[in-house]
Amino acid sequence: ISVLEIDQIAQNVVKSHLETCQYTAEELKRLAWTLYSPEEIRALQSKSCEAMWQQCSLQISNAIQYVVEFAKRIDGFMELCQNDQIILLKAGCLEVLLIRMIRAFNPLNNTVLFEGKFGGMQMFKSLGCDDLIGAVFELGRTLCRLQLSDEELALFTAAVLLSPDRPWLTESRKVQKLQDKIYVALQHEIQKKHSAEDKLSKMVSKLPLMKTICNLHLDKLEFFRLLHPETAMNFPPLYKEVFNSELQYSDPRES
Ligand code: 4D8
Repeated sequence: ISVLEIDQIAQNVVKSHLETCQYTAEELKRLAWTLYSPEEIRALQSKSCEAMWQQCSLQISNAIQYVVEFAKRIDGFMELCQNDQIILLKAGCLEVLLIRMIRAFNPLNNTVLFEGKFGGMQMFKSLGCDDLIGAVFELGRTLCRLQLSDEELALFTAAVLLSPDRPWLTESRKVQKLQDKIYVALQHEIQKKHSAEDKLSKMVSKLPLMKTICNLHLDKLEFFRLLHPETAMNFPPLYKEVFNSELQYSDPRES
């Protein structure tokens, strides 16, 4: 693999990321101090659990659409068989969202962008998932400490998406080759910035926490579905498709 090829991969992935990350760095900077007022937070907190789940699933499903578009623009992704494309998206898109979240996370006051304004974890209280939300905010704080650039974020999310160890992949060798190249490009990008030499291993060391969060989210969803089947039935189709536990094939790229 040549330096030229690595540069091309980096360029393609960074461009795909910037084209699909929904907010520019400038927009986020401007929004960073647009906070929910205490009254607005109280209003969110006094929503019913069902209404808040509906609202969150809508936001997640909206954000997933951008991740799907990101994946499609990564060189090599569309050359994978359709089965594997779907598996990678279903398995990886929440992890990608959690990494993308740091762009919309303010570690100075522990707030995250949610429907146009920033708020702390107490705004999600009515979900009844304090442990999940606590883990998400902890991840936000630790990832923010790494001070990742958009280039590093782009390559890191692409590497996570192209994880060859997802269950049921048919061409995991092909995925492995793509991921290897992206990690080489990421290491190269990190070196350019003369940042700490163990930055990549620090990034990779956050993956287990992300997996824990994804599993916790699935557990909460399963439980919610038992309690409120009619609300869960009305979740956005893309959210249902990505997180359904049934072994039924559906294609998140088409929603
Ligand atoms: O760019 O799309 O505007 C999180 C959701 C981010 C979940 C969204 C959320 C994001 C996960 C709402 C609820 C991450 C951005 C905004 C909405 C990802 C938690 C916070 C996107 C980046 C920040 C800013 C609740 C957007 C984890 C878990 C969900 C349940 C249904 C229980």
